[in-house]
Amino acid sequence: KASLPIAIATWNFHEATKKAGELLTEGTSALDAVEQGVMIEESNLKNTTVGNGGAPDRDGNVTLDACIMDPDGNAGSVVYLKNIEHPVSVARKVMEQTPHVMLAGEGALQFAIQQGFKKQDLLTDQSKEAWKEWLKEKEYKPIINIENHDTIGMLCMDKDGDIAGACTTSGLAYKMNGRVGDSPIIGSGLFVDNEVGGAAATGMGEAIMKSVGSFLVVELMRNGRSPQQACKEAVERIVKKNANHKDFQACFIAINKAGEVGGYAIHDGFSYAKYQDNQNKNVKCKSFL
Ligand code: SD4
Repeated sequence: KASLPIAIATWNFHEATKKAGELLTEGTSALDAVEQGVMIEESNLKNTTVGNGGAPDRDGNVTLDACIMDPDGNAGSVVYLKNIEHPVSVARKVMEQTPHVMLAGEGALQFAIQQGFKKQDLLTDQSKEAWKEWLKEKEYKPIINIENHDTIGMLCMDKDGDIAGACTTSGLAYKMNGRVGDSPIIGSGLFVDNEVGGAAATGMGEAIMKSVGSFLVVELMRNGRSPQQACKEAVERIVKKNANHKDFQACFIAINKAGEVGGYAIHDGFSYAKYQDNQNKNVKCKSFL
């Protein structure tokens, strides 16, 4: 039997898994730990794909997408949220304080402010400069791997074996204004079924959404696949359905009820951070290409 607790996150976000892992070790619930864990990356200004310091859309707006799921199957999500550093916490409030699952744009911002969140400018000088540089050519071409500063999807299993997950991002850099990716879509960027396991995704949101990727990974585990095999099959599905799969990255991580974990990607270079037995590890993933 796997030693509990466990925290895993996309890419090498070891500060986030350390935070979550230490909280879980102290007996914190999976839900609290996963929220606190991903908040580290939302505040990390060096991470230009999540929260504060995230790259803007092509018109210069930083718009954030995030979601969270608890072990009881409850879910909360915010999309196209501006000016709030911790969209995951707003997503949690949507889950706990409203009759809804998802709030978008102005309404999400209004709700966040009602809940006591403070408005702030999330566009850093560095992101502004990079955006201005991008405007010169305006070439919209996703980067395959932005190692260590990309979307964070995290799954936590607490001491009782209960699973919660979260996913948070500023989305693809220089996306169209109004674009929403997979990350805040329940079943695409994240899915948790506490009877089976959980999965999270990163990479080209459009491809992940079209296959409802994280839900697919969990359903494959329900049908007996290991987390590793389930992630691999979900990636293979995306490959099969997208002739241009060489041009983009798509990655999954997963955990099952036995505490087994896995990850897989289209392209080489993907890894996940794993905290278990008071140790943080970076696990390199196999890939289709
Ligand atoms: C999105 N999946 O908005 C996110 C972005 C991402 O690696 O994960 N980038 O499509």
